[in-house]
Amino acid sequence: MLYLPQDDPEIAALVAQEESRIEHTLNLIAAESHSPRSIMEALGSIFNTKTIEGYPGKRFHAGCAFADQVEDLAIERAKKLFGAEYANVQPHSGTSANLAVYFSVLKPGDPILSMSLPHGGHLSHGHRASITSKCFNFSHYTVDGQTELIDYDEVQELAEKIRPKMIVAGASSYPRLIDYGKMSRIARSVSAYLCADMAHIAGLVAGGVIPSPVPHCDFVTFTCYKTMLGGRGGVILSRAEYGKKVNSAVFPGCQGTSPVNVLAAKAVIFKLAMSPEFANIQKKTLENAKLLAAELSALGFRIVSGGTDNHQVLVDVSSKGHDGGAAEKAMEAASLIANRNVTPRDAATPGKTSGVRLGTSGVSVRGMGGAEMTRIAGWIDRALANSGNEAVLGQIAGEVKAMTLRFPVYA
Ligand code: DSN
Repeated sequence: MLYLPQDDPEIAALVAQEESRIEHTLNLIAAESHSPRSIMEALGSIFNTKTIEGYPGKRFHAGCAFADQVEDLAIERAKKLFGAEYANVQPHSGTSANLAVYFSVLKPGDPILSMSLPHGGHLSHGHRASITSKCFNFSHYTVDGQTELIDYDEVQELAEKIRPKMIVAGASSYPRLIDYGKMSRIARSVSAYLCADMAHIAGLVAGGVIPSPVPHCDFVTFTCYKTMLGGRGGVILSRAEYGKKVNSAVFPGCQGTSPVNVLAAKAVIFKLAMSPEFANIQKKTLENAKLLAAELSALGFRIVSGGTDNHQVLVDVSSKGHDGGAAEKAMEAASLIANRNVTPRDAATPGKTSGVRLGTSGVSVRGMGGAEMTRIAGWIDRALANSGNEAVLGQIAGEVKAMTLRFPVYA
């Protein structure tokens, strides 16, 4: 940093502290990862200056020659990377992308069927606190009480009962694969559109290590900063026939100018995601999640759904007598950063949070593997067993720091 320390030493100091926090703690947040420096350079670039409205070649402000090229590159790369017919790279976030998809082909009040939030869905899938539920009439499917897997028979039954105009397949807390073929057949059987929200798993899909929703869906939304390893912001992929409607729903429907520096970062990560290095990180992310789940299970923790097929491990910490909120705090004091999460079995008891959601993207980007997953599982167990014991939690934090020094995020 050259200028920030002079202009704003307080913020500069916080940036430095955050950099140190990132380096010396373990990022187990399933909705985060670590971006290459080139992403930060694109985000901090001169394109921050540019105001754009509209789409390449059809703008409402002059001076867009280079901004147009940035957006065109992001669009073309997104389409190529995911084999999509159409891409809109302007959404500010995953929620903006979902909202725009709903508004693109539906009318306010139309019925939508999506996954219930406590069972793994997302706020923007029609949770009562989200604007999405004020605009559309959501019903929710759940996971099976025993297997904790999506109950596709229930989805079919609800679809026949509700006759939704759209079905949303996607989750923010579901450690298993979604059968998009099955979802597509259900959607077609009731003439509903199918939208997949692959925000969490986009990097795994791009790296080719789990199946893609794109061939099965009318719309696919995602964000670029989770397993995708890029900067902030959302993207919509769709069949070509819906492109015009999606464009209008994003701008001017749901938002104004889109930040060109963020579009540039999207273009960069789509390019990097075509490399073998990116695919290797995604492969490692999957392997590490399975290893972490197995290690925690061996230590006596119940893993929601019995395991994982993606980057997430949802641990039912109540299986060893812990509460999710207390577990999150104990882990943070031990430099293990994750978030408390409801489990499907909490859904029946409002306010109960028995889970901790772990993600292995961040640690995999750092080059960690099996030996480190074993240590992380052991630290989690020890931290939870010593919740409130500052001495033990501090000791674990010291051990974590020693390990992070061998696996720098930014060497
Ligand atoms: N969707 C939120 C999460 O999964 O934590 C934030 O990206």
